[in-house]
Amino acid sequence: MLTRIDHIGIACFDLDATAEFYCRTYGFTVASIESSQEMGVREAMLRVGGTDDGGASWIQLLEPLGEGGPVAGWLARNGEGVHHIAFGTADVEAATAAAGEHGVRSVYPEPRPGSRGSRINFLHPKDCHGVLTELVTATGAGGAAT
Ligand code: V0V
Ligand code: CO
Repeated sequence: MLTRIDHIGIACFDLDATAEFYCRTYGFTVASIESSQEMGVREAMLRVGGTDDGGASWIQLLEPLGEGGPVAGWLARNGEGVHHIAFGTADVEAATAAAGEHGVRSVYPEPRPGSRGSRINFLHPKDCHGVLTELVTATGAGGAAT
C-alpha cells in the first residue's frame, strides 16, 4: 500500500540558501516553490529521481512562514534538520485508515492539500517511534504522477 519514498522533509531557516546548497553540492534542481498558509510553510521540491511506479522522489525544503506553524516550533526547538519522511501511496485515505487499525493516530481527520497538487496526511511521531510520517497521494492516477 505504501509504494515508495516520496520525499524527505527538511526544515531550514533560509529556503533560498538551503536550496542553493542542495543544487550546488548535488546537482539537483528546484522543480517548484510553493507557500501553504494552512501548513505555515514555504517549501521547495527538488527532484532526486524517478521510481518504478512512474512517480518521483524528492527532497522537500521547508521554511516557516511565520511564528505559529509546526515547522517554526520544531526549528526553534531543534534547529535545522530532517523534519519528516513521506511515503507515497495510491490511496492516502486507505493508507491512513490502515495505519489507524494498528493504533497509529493521524494528525488530520481528512487529507489536506499538499505540495504539487498532492493530497496528504500525517501520522503522529509519538506513534511512529519518533518520526513524523507523511502519507502522500501525488496528483494524477495511482499516485504515480510527478
Ligand atoms: C513534534 N514532535 C516531533 C516532531 N514534531 N517528533 C518528531 N518529528 C517531528 N517533526 C514531538 C515533540 O518532540 C514532542 O515530543 C511531541 O512531538 C509534541 O510536540 P509539540 O511541539 O507539542 O508539537 P505538536 O503536538 O504541537 O505538533 C506535532 C504535530 C505537528 C506532529 C501534531 O508537527 C503537525 O501537525 N504536523 C503536521 C503538519 C506539518 O508538519 N506541516 C509541515 C510540513 P515530547 O517532547 O513530548 O517527547 S508541510 C508538508 O510536508 C507538505 C505541504 C507536503 O509535503 O506537501
Ligand atoms: Co512533506
